[in-house]
Amino acid sequence: MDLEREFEQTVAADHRVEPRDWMPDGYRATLVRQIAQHAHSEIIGMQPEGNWISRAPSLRRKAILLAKVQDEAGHGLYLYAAAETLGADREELTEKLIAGRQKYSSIFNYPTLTYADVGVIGWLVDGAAICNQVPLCRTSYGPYARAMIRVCKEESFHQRQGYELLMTMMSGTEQQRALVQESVDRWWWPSLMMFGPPDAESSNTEQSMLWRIKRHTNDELRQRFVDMSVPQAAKLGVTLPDPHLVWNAERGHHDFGEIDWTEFWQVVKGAGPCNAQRVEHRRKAHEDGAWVREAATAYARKKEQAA
Ligand code: BYC
Repeated sequence: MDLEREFEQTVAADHRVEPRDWMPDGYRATLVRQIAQHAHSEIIGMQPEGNWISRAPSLRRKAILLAKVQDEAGHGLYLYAAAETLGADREELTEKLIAGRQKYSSIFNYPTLTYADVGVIGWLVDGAAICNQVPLCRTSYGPYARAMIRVCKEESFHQRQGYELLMTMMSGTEQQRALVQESVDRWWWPSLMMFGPPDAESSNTEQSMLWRIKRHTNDELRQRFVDMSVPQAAKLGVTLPDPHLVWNAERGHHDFGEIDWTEFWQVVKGAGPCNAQRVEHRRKAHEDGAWVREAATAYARKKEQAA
């Protein structure tokens, strides 16, 4: 009882819960679930953009894209390390991902069809990620909160590189502007889905808010993202593909159209355009890397013996 009270006091006082502190089993399990999904998203998220590294239009664009995709690998590492502080085994998490027993963000199951997608992912997908992740810098679990500080700094670079790329394309030819618009049309709705189901259908939000793992609900963050994106779209000169998107002075927010939740759940359940390809690619990369893991383990053992 004392331990439970101490945990509740820590959370209520907005102090951080640390790995060695007592915590309820449900709190630990929720964190492992969310952090693992987050880590998997970063690693799977390397694939759609990685698709364009070899076809970037200049050395500068290639260097930027390479750095961004490498950052995602780093984010995955910080997050897997945070999950390990809760007793999770990284190898096991990877196996669950490959077996389809753990989720990753729906957004990465859509294809990157044109180079404009690199800019739009930076602008919208990383923009949505920032909206969702900045509050996670204040999440109640210490190692997760600290990992998010660095992740967010890098994400804001990613968002800016996307916006800058789009600005460049929008001041180019008619064909370049059309490529950007077509890409925005494809990514807008899936970006809104990144925030998860509506609050009324979100099974985890209520408890996660009480534990201060989540600091805002899915709908609150989605609204923030819409409000943030509208002036950015206007500045870019693109149209967001939603005829119902309109400023509501009474609410002080933009109203927007109905999200296709049937599509969302299909993608989450594995039937999106690229789910099979993404998981298969990850499985193959993991298998191809087995010799590296074996060599590193053997080397570490040898060093330990020598010491
Ligand atoms: N996709 O109760 P809910 C990035 C699942 S990385 C798939 O609201 P919760 C980036 C949810 O897991 C982006 N599944 O859940 C990387 C739950 O199922 P389970 C990733 C989703 O956890 C590289 C069920 O639906 N960011 O941005 O309270 C390049 C009910 O949902 C999704 C993070 O992971 C989805 N979109 O709230 C560029 C951030 N949404 O587990 C960019 C950390 C929901 O009960 N995560 N589900 O079987 C979070 O903040 C929360 O986990 C979420 C969902 C807001 C995503």
